[in-house]
Amino acid sequence: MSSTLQATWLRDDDRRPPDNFILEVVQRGLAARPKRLPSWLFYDERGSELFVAICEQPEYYLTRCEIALMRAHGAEIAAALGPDVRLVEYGSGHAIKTDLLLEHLASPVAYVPVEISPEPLRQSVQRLGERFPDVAMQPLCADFTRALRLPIAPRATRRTVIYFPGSTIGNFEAADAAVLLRKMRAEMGESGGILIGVDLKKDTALLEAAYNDAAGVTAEFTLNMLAHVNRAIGSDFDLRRFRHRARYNPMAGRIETHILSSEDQVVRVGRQQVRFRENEAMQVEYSCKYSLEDFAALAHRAGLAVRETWLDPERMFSVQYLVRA
Ligand code: AVI
Repeated sequence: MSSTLQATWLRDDDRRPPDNFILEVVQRGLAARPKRLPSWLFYDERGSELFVAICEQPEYYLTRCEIALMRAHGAEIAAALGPDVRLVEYGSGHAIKTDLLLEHLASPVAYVPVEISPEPLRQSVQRLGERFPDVAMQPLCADFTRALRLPIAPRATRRTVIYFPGSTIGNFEAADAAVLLRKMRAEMGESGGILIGVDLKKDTALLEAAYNDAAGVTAEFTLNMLAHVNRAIGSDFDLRRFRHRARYNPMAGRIETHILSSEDQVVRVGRQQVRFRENEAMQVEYSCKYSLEDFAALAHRAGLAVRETWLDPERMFSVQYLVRA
């Protein structure tokens, strides 16, 4: 059987948030005290490229450790998922870890990458379709935080497994993470499962280094949010007058990323003039870190139970298999 490619995505502009929506979100965020902007604003085309570059930085252990884990335990993980699985990957991007799972799965029914950016989606489906010609490729260009209409599977499926690697769950605050896990629970159905990458609590210096790489890629990624906003809504943030800061908050168990104003300044946003004071911090991302117990409690809130956990050899990162409690 050759790879079936169901073109279920619409044009880029139909899926990305329209600029007037971005204007509303930015104005609301700048009116909040303290100011805050949502982290999805990082991901324009340049932001997605910079995120790929972050994953290659030596300090950003998350990708390296998750890949090492998948290399060490891929066969065991695939065995836990079982045969005839339909694999649905949330926020698949370039799907760099997916090979390490697909190569071990027994007769997978289909691979459904869910990704909002059409270009990485197209490229990953092309690459994986060539590498796994017997697996039906059913890409879905969509925002995985919204209700999904999954394509009809090409044959009988034993279980739907939602794959959510990269510790992206850490970018959601606990209440929102529980809501997202509940949504996944509904989408996977009675016999389904969730295979999820979860970054673990560790030494503050290691955590802070990962979000303050020496080459300055993360700082550029953070400030690119302002360039994205300028392009989308015609605001006039001057990137040279802001800087990146990422610190670990041990009480909350998360890296908190802020954009700091280097001086007293006024920025035009739509018809509004927004004042920033010197050193004023605008919150742009949380990256939550979990102990195994913390994450089991979060899963429990969403009606899920941890069936199995795998760790990388350095025990920095976990991949967990969740099923209905
Ligand atoms: C996508 N997400 C899991 C990354 C993280 O580690 O929170 C995003 C990121 N932000 C800065 N560096 C990486």
